[in-house]
Amino acid sequence: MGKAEKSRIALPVGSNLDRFIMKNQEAFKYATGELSQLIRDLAYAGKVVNREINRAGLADITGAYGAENVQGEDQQNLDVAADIRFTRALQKGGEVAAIVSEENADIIDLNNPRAKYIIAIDPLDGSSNIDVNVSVGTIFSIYRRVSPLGSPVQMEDVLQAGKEQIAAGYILYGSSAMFVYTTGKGVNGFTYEPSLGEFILSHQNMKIPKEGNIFSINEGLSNHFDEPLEAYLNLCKDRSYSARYIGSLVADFHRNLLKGGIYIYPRTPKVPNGKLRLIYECNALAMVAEQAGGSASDGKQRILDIQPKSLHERVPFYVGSKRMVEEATMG
Ligand code: AHM
Ligand code: MG
Repeated sequence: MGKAEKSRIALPVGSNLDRFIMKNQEAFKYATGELSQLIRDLAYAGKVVNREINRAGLADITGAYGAENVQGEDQQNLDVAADIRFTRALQKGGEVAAIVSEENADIIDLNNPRAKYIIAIDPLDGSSNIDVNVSVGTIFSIYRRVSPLGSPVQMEDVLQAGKEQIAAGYILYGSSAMFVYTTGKGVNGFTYEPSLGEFILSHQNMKIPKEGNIFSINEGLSNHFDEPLEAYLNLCKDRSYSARYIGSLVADFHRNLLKGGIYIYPRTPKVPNGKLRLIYECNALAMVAEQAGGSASDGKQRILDIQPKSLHERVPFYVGSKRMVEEATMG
């Protein structure tokens, strides 16, 4: 064995997600093994979904499922598969009282009234990208229930403002899979190492640059943008910023988190409240953004301050580098 090979073998692999959770559990204000187990359950379901996505092209499981979800959109096979995987993992784990999911019209009550946690989840966001082999993601938020333990889950348990999240994150199924999450003490990212079957800490204490030079928005809609937004985009172009839009929120967000940038899904006449859902798409990414030093707004107020009124409500979404979000929402 050569010297180079010897030193490669001696390199540490790094901390895996389980060990990281255990090490950091005490620092967390709701230090219970239950929350740690819940994050592990999410990561496990993410591994299973990642496996399905990786073989989607081979296994004849791509394409429309022939059903519509509550928003009247086509469900893809993998949307459904991911929904099943996450629901099952959370149900079996026993820490979750109820789930709000993009794929279900109503709250899913897991009949686990002694469980403390509520999950909001988009099991597979950007799923129209699956058939063309482009990155997709899972987005999740964790709340503590507010109604008394032991009683049936109430609407007030799930209609909590984003600032009440106790943890949030996403799983990116990209060129590598990544698990990125926060419990309110910074953001950490773990990259999946398939040969070990583990998420390994690769991005410790992630920080988004205060200012960036990437803007991510569907410019095909630009004839319908309002004036202040148009002015902001012109400013970006005057400064020769890069336009980057995958059309997969988690992937666009993740790139901007690492490099500095802004993602915008504004209101338009067709979607007067924007397209993205507050409870299971925007809140989690808003918390991650803030924890990384960035910010998130609906154009007028902080996303995390919005009191939701219904499960599937939509909001305009401006998220990313702090100064860019400020500038884009000034008008
Ligand atoms: P989905 O929840 O149906 O997948 O829709 C959300 C996706 C986001 O991932 C993406 O940023 C956005 O919709 C793209 O929308 P558009 O094609 O209108 O630009
Ligand atoms: Mg979605």
